[in-house]
Amino acid sequence: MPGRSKYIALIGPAGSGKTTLTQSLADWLEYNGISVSRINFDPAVESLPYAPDLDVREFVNAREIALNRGLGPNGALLVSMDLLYTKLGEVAKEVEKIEKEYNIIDMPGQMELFAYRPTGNLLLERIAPKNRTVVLFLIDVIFATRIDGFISMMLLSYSASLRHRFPQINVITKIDTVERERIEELLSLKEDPILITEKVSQLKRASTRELMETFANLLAEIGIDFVPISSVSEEGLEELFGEIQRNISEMDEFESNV
Ligand SMILES: Nc1nc2c(ncn2[C@@H]2O[C@H](COP(=O)(O)OP(=O)(O)O)[C@@H](O)[C@H]2O)c(=O)[nH]1
Ligand SMILES: [Mg+2]
Repeated sequence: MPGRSKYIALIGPAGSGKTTLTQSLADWLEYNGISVSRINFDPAVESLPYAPDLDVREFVNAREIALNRGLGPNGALLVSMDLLYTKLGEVAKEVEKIEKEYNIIDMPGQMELFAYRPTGNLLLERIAPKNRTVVLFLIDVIFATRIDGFISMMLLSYSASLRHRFPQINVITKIDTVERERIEELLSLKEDPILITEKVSQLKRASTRELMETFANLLAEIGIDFVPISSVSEEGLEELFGEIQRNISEMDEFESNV
């Protein structure tokens, strides 16, 4: 499908399951007869569970940068991404050579790349076409099952979404690690977002309650949406792919209507 490939970019805090979902979603797509590439965009990753079709470590080496410049892992990653930006012409050419229906881009976990610094989004916008790209924001279920964690992750997701021009889907990961009941509780927030304000009003921590109530009201107003998944049991992957397709076809319709 030359020139019409679609892109799925995975962002989210370190350890939220981006690399694992790159593999599980790619395997699931292939199993369902859809061609897909796996693109590693994390210059600091030590090992990958998948064989990448493109690996940015071939363009920048975060470990070497750390050694040569006396930087820690976080500083080396940020410098690597800046350096990668200077080589983007080459990287983009390599990406264009991949002729798959979907390209999954496994991003680094440093949220400053996406929420405050321009680099992560600039890189993404140079690689991925505007009308055929969806961003997935991953949230580890362990943070989502506590109401304070849930609210702060939703705010972080919105912060990141303000910095790029793609549609963004929230994905709650690793649902195999918690009881089903917790997931049902989370799903009830999706159905009925006003429930979030009730949950916050039960919080005991008076010092932050007022602020939390304000954020809870805001989320109830704008709506709460996410897809719960597990890369281990593959639960939710079909629904997630449905959401990805829906977002991309909406953009296509928009494109053909303007
Ligand atoms: N049980 C379980 N563990 C997971 C799942 N997804 C990721 N993990 C584990 O979570 C850890 C971090 O995952 P990784 O994909 O490297 O996160 P990344 O830093 O966002 O790329 C690893 O130990 C994974 O094996 C999942 O769906 N279920
Ligand atoms: Mg990773």
